[in-house]
Amino acid sequence: MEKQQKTVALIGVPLEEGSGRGGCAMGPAAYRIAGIAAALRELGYHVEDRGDLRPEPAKDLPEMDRARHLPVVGAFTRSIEAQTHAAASTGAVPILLGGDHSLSMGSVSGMARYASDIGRPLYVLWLDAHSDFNAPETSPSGNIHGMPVAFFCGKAEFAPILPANRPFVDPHHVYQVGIRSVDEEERKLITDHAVNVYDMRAIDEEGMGSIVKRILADVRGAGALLHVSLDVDFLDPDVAPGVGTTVPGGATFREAHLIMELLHDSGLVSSLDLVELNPFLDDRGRSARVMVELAASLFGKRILDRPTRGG
Ligand code: Z70
Ligand code: MN
Ligand code: MN
Ligand code: MN
Repeated sequence: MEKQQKTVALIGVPLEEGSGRGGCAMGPAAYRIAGIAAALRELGYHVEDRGDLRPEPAKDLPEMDRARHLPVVGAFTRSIEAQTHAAASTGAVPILLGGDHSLSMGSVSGMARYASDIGRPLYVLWLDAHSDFNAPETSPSGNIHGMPVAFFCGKAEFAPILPANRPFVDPHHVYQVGIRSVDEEERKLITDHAVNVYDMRAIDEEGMGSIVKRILADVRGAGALLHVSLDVDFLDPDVAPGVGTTVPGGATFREAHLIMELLHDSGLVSSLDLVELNPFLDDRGRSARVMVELAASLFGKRILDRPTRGG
């Protein structure tokens, strides 16, 4: 009998209005040029490229100083939520090609609705230098890409973007790894809401492998789906310079690959965001290529086959 081929749905999100600068809208094109579809096909997946989302700005959402470009970001949120939910519902793994990190308001909300349809919880692995837990009232910048985690946890509502009865993610089911830049009020919010935060000190002291294995054991124990959100600035700027907010002291090439390999072996990942790539700031496509390599590792690319070890 032929092995059933798993489908991956590529969803392009040319969104940069959440980031406060230009460039991220070129991200989907850069991932395609770096060969993301071919890399996944080589691993045996059926890859459907669904093109780029291009919603009109929402006329019912207000312009707000504390949540800049809300009509654009909100329109994308609605469209991404619907497309992500639809892709997951047909059994595909949605990969969002960003686009700035505000796109996760839609992708995670869409996956949360799908998880709720099938009666399972959704856990989120947030790989980022930033916690992205601001609300309009706490944000120092007004840039919505600093707010998606608070949004999908139901802790930041700007205006009615999605239906009021949408399922939220429990903040305690959010695992943040790589964190090294948190705003003053944001720090209090992530503590009060019991987000699981592994900052760079935790990674240095405990090691990436042991942290990620512990997280995956929690997800497996809960019978949950796992959404992975990978911000380019999770990586050290020496590894991936193509991002608006470089923060020194990030994850190494090897730490990032190790996470992806452990995620693949777990079989738990239901969906993926690749966000914040800014091709205008990149160095001859280096960051785009690293992100594609990491996605390939998450989908099963490996150096050598290895015997399954315990743990
Ligand atoms: C800051 C803010 C941020 C990404 C920068 C920065 C947020 N905490 N997020 N780059 N991906 O403006 O809210
Ligand atoms: Mn981010
Ligand atoms: Mn970031
Ligand atoms: Mn819990």
